[in-house]
Amino acid sequence: MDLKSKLAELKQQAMKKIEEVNDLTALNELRVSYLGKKGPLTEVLRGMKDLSAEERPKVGALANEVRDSITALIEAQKERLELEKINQALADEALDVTLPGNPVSIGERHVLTQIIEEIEDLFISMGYQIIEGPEVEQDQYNFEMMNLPKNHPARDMQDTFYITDELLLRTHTSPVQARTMEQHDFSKGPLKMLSPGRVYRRDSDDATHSHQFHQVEGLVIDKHITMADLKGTLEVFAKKLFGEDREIRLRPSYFPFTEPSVEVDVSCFKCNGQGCNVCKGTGWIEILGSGVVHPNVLEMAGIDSTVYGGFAFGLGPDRVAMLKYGVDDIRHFYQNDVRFLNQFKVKG
Ligand code: 2U9
Repeated sequence: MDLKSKLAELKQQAMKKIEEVNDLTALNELRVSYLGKKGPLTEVLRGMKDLSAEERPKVGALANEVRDSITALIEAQKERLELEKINQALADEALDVTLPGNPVSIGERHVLTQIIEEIEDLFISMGYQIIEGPEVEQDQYNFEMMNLPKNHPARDMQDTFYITDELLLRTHTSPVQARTMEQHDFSKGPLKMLSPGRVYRRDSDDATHSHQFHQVEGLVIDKHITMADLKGTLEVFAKKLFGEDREIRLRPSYFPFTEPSVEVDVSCFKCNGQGCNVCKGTGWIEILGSGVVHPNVLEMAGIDSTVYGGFAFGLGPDRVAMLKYGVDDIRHFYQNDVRFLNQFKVKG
């Protein structure tokens, strides 16, 4: 067979096979087999050396045409197969964006935060400011200014984490009030503040003790403040936190920073004062300490105790949460086991 016929047959055969190919690997194999160095086209070109000078350019032109046609068809097929591949992948990986998603579990504020914020909201509604302060405190603010001079026996009541002789982890939030009293400009009005926060005691942790817990303390200072203001305020507080039917009773007590001092009981929210396991049969639950601010405390903060007076109170949100929800171990609040925390979800 002459080279021209060979080329014509080669073209026809190659075009047919390339036309029929249906995947990219096979197409590449065809490209190598027809156009590669060991392919029939190369062989034809090699045979051209035996042709006459007249025939050689004609066969050469035909060989080029055959190679160009094959190459063009391969390119066209390649484009088609690649497009098909992309379309197939898009179809296989199609996402139905209208399907409902997997529900994401949303957290909730910690139960102590919930209680503290509930208390804050109530006192904000009565015109109090929420003021926070440092947890690492000076002896001066934590003890001295709270009428607890060095060697005062009441300092033994609170075992303290000392950092240096003068620096400590605050044992109550009262130093925040001492700092605020010192700064307050009484020509602009009374001081009404609430200081929530973490406090620290050198205690061994057990079901009812934690070396770190929380306090919320309140302080009001103005002219003509009496015990009646204190009682009325705490009654509103008890009703808000434990229910409208609650009553309070005051029992005399002692705190170095208040005089007189009282402990405040709330009628039991579980048995309505009849006696049960929550109130240990007494009908009353001790919930707060409070009193009239000691004149020494006012004077040390630069306030004239003959003109101004005030009341203060303190409570432990940890204890409130334990009573309210029947939690029997204070350590649950600090272990952050989600199975425990999830019980206090307000929604969902
Ligand atoms: C200033 C003056 C007086 C705050 C007070 C208590 C009584 C009290 C305890 C209750 C349980 C702390 O959380 S607890 O452990 N608190 O009994 N706290 S009077 O008196 C102040 C505070 C600041 C300037």
